[in-house]
Amino acid sequence: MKIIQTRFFAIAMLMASCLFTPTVSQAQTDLVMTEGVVRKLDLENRKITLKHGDIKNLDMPGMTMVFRLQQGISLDALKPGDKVLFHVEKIEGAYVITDLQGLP
Ligand SMILES: [Cu+2]
Repeated sequence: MKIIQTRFFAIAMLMASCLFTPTVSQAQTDLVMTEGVVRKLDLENRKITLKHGDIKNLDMPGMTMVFRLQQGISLDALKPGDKVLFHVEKIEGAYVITDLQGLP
């Protein structure tokens, strides 16, 4: 009986951790990647216009908009029309891309 209770407890803990996964991934927002297509590049001001899909970590539906780029993110390999995967965060009221990778 003790073993059954222990197993039940372990399963309950597993289920609870599944239920809490959305909260955890919101805390670790770097895990949420969004698909987008490059529309425009502003190398001078380090801004990029993307047509993006749903941004789950920001609760934003798909649209075309301008993002700022965090330091260290290179735009050199990108051109309009390229597909990308990116992570964006709202930092001091601005939407800032903190991770960006090209898609084939
Ligand atoms: Cu948007």
